[in-house]
Amino acid sequence: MADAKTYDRGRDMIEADIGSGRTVAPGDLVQCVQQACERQPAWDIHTHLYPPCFGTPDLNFSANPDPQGLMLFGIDELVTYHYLIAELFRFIPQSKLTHEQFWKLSRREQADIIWKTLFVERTPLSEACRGVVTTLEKLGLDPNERSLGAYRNFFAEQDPDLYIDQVMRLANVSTITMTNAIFDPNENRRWLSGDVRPDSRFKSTLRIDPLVNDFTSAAEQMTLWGYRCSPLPDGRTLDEVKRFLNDWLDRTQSVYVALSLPPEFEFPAVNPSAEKAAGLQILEKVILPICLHRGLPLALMIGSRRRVVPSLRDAGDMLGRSHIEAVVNLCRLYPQNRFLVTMLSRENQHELCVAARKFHNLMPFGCWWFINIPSLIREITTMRLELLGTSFIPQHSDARILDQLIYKWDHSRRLIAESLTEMYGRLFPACRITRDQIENDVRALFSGNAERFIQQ
Ligand code: RAT
Ligand code: ZN
Repeated sequence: MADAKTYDRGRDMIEADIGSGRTVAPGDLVQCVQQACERQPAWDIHTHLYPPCFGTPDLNFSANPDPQGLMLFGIDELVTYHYLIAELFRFIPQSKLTHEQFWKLSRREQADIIWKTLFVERTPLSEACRGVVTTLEKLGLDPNERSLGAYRNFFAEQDPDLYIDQVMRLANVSTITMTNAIFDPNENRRWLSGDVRPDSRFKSTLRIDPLVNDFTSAAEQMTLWGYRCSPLPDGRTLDEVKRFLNDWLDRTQSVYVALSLPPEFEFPAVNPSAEKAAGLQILEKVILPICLHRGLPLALMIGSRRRVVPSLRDAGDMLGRSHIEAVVNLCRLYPQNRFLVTMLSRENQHELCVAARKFHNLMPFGCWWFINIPSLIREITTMRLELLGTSFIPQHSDARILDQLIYKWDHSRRLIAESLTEMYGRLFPACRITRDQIENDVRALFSGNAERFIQQ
């Protein structure tokens, strides 16, 4: 193998070479892959972000504050991310501050306590803490402030619409995919009010968890909305759920349909309860046929166990090891449907990769939520490359707060680049690798695979 120094020709020359068919020298590999990953715009296929027409809570910029607005950004939102609320209570005993007392505080007061506890009195080591640090730094702010005042002033000056452009530029994200939870009354009302306008930066997806996880409540709700459903899906109910789904797919122009499922999710289910059987019937008789008819993938996000500690709200969710057989059976029995699948527990990652080797209609995506941490992103991405080449979607941000795009993509890009570099390095010196090849691989991972799989 050649001495790395022989090939060290400096950053400028490497930049000039990107996009050419020139062979990459071993000594240039790290920089070359890193740059390709930095430059490649990403299609972020799963976020909880919204454009301003969904309402922006007051940050002093708005003449019409909308406290329930869904477009979140700014320091108070960043610091009160539910990942950080969970971390706050690692350090603050319930005897000092109960969960109930915490929720009674204003958003600002909550943010002040979290900042003091996790960022000032302690080192912000966790991934969620480090994310805030990276975000502030990339926005040109000093992350070492002892209080939040200076940050609040900065965010209060941002125009929400222009700020989206700035964040997307900094994160190098070309498209943001929303999670349009239409059973959420707040979101539902906004769609029906007519205030939602198309925004070319955002794509919609239809998130319909209650249809499969809690059909009794879903049926009740849909009936209130004018779709006559009974809790046990008879013929009329199936037709009404179809009408409901088609109406919402038309209204939202969703690019896929999404379900978050608990670890217990089985398909087919052995001796299911009536409630479970109803959910599976909706899946088989309504959701899958509509997805097929409309050419839409179904995204399955499997393994979340909700509200293990209810008083912590979103911060009280857990995970559990799930059944890969459910994914295998769906892909096998519905070969014409396409499935985007992410699983929450580390233990499921290897079998998901192996399943994807068998089924062309299965696309593993992202390192979701609790596995979106550097040690596991590196491990999972390397394993996926080893088992699947570049035929997967390595990451989504899951950002809930716009500014989080900056850190989630910065951190992930570096880790994906590291995994890729290791893989190319293993091919040296036997194999000749060109810069075009690297660019093509990186394009597939950050956007091409999503475009091909979702939009085919
Ligand atoms: O990652 C999160 O913020 C979770 O609370 C969930 O939103 C999860 O990603 C989901 O989509 O259900
Ligand atoms: Zn999510």
